[in-house]
Amino acid sequence: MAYETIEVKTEGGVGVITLERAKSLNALTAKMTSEIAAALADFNANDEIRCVVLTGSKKAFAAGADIKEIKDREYPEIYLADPIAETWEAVARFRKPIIAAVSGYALGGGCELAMMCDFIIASETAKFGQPEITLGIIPGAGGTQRLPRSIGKAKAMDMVLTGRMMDAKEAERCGLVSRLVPEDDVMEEAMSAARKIASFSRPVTIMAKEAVNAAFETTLDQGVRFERRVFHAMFALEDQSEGMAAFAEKRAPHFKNK
Ligand code: DAK
Repeated sequence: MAYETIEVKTEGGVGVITLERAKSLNALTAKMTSEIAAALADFNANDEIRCVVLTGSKKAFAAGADIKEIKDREYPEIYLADPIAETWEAVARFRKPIIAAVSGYALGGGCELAMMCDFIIASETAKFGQPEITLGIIPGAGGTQRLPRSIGKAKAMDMVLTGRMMDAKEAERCGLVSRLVPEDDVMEEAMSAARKIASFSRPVTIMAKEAVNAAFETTLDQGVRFERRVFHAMFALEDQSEGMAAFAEKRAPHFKNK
């Protein structure tokens, strides 16, 4: 499929989506988010793809929703035709692991988009922020909910209420970012993590993701019970037998994704 605002490619079991509106610092338009959703739907249907990397340019992962596109909207329009929110949810709902590789600005909807991914690998140039308050709005794609879950209430309130940016070091310190690397290494670091994930059993990586995500939606007791049920279910997989047999026989496992 041909895309106008993103570039999509595959490398082995890894799908890569690159945001391609560098002149506008990858400001997210409705077209762009619907193309991201379409690319993810394709990756979801493609059994060869086991992990996805979402990235932007050196200067910006994404500087937020395209302010020029939405500035004149009125309430009925933004409420009834809300393609941005619907298509962004495709990232949050994506079943396979997805990694954000972030350089430069990840602001507003860009920060929210990165947080919808399973983890963020950032370069030293990355800057995160929810500056919506400076525009007379609040975050609208999960920022007020995912940020406190990720970095705690104090930092989240600070970011959302002052609109200030957080540099990459602070983002790593407070847990928004899982790995911090020099700018030139960010894509390779993300690709190497993605290749590692893609080398494991596909159903198991999906179940692992589902189990970690349950921690944000359930009580501890419910979450632990959910994990245990999923753990038991793994013993119905050939890949569990293969993984454990390979360990015992001192050889590499050959997962069959079943
Ligand atoms: N939208 C549109 N254009 C943008 C943009 C944005 N968010 N960010 C940058 N650009 C454009 C600039 O207008 C400029 O375009 P030209 O003037 O050259 O045509 C070009 O990108 C380069 O930007 P600058 O000249 O400003 O570059 P600087 O290096 O000087 O500054 C900056 C970089 C990132 C600090 C600055 O561009 C900036 O402050 N950008 C805006 C950041 C921001 O406020 N982001 C939050 C946007 S609001 C929704 C859910 C969620 C949302 C919306 C709807 N629904 C549920 C419906 C989300 C809202 C947001 O994200």
